[in-house]
Amino acid sequence: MQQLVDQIKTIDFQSEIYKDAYSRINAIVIEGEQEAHENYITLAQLLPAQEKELIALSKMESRHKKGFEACGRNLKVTPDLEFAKKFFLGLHENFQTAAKEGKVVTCLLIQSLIIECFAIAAYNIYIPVADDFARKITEGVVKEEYSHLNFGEVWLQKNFTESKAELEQANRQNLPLVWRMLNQVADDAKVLAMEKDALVEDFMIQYGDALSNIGFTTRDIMRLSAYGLVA
Ligand code: Y39
Ligand code: FE
Ligand code: FE
Ligand code: FE
Repeated sequence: MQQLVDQIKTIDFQSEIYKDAYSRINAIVIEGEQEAHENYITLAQLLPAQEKELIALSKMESRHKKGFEACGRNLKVTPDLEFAKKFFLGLHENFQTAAKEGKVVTCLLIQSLIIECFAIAAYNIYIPVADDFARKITEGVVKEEYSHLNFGEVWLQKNFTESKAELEQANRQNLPLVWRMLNQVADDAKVLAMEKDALVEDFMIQYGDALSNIGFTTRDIMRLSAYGLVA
């Protein structure tokens, strides 16, 4: 704890090195929120019975995007959106392909489990080391991300038996991308005082809990989680 307190006191939010790293991490979050907004609109088309709820989630994602844009402006940082688009390309293409094929289970795994768990891990680790302005924004956002994760968990739990095989396949296809993404941002995250080990740990806890809530056994969860590690 004392170590964290000392570390935060020494973060210079206006240093060139901080702002340079922030230009990529902030862009990733802005682009991520934009894509999440679009993904929930697509999911609303795939799940017309839950259209209202999904459109509400998509609107929350656009508010998140606006909040994080304000965080960048507050630090006088220009987000590197080109970098961020490339960062999400793999998951983006897999989501698009699945949507075209009507594979709602794969779409839910990518957005509501993988991306939401990634967001929750990143925001939880960021909050204690954020500047005051960004901390308040991020605290409001992360609460809503839990409700997005919950949407995916509830739907997949209700449809577990029919979804199991597709979930396994989608996990195998997409979890390795998350580890590659984490490796790509590790150096920039470290400049923001976010440790890669802490991000990995928080992600695994969220994702493992989600798989358990959906109905996977501990044995299944171990097997599913192992797919990332070889990437
Ligand atoms: O559902 C959502 O709002 C998720 C889109 C937002 C993505 C956040 C991605 C966070 C990754 C940041 C990595 C920083 C180390
Ligand atoms: Fe989000
Ligand atoms: Fe969001
Ligand atoms: Fe979300």
